[in-house]
Amino acid sequence: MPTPRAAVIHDLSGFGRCSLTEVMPILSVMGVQCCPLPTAFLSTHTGGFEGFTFLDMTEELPRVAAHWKSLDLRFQAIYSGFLGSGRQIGIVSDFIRDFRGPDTLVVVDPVMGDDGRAYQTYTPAMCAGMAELAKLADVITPNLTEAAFLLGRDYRELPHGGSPGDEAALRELAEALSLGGRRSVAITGASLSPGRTGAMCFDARTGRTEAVQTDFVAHPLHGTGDIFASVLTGGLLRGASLAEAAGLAVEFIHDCAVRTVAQGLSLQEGVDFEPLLGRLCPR
Ligand code: PXL
Repeated sequence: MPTPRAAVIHDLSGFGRCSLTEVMPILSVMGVQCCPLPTAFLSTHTGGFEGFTFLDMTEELPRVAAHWKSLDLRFQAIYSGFLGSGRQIGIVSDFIRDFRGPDTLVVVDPVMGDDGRAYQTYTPAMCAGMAELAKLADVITPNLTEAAFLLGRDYRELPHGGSPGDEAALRELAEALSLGGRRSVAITGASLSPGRTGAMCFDARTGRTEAVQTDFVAHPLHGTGDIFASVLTGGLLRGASLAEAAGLAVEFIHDCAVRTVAQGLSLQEGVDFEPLLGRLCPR
């Protein structure tokens, strides 16, 4: 099989593993060539750090896209995440329209927030725009906060695990996010029972809704959403089903989380995933 090529549209944060510092090693080890379009360059991610630098790359993105177009580059996947400005929503939408081929997998991780709140650099207008961008996706990977934002629901009323009705409520949520079955959905941080967590997946190819679960590591960790969406994208490019790829992602995150906690790393450092990357190599 020729090496699949992915355009990866995320920020580059120097310290605190997230976005491109997770996306690129993960996809590379899974046998995918990454072409990065950095949306911003930050000294650290924005979760729990004060005084981070933020270089907005909005002006550069259309210039890079135009050069890539002149080279007639084709992508088997276009995968976007954290965006640096409201204007980037239109720019990334144009990129998807210009570069999408009949077999291109478009994954939009609608990165906006966590724990019911938007990230520091995300305005309400950006969150509204993210919902528009996500309409172009074949697959979206929201956490519960982002699912609430996408659907205009109250985060506090979503299923947070621990109640008997949570599985049915998560199924309904995944299906509600599928735009009438047109796009696949993997909701992250979806817990069907106490002590377990994972993803609730609606697969637009089969019309099936299926949960994948693993043991919950009760420790706050940063950057798990980017690991999830990256492993999922790599798995789908390998031909796995949505639930298979999501299962691989949640097991990988679980094992990395166990390592991270054992080392007593701070929340900001992110998940200590590098030593386990070999597990994602194609067999
Ligand atoms: O993991 C999501 C993410 C990506 N990029 C930056 C972030 C965050 C979450 O806080 O701050 C810069």
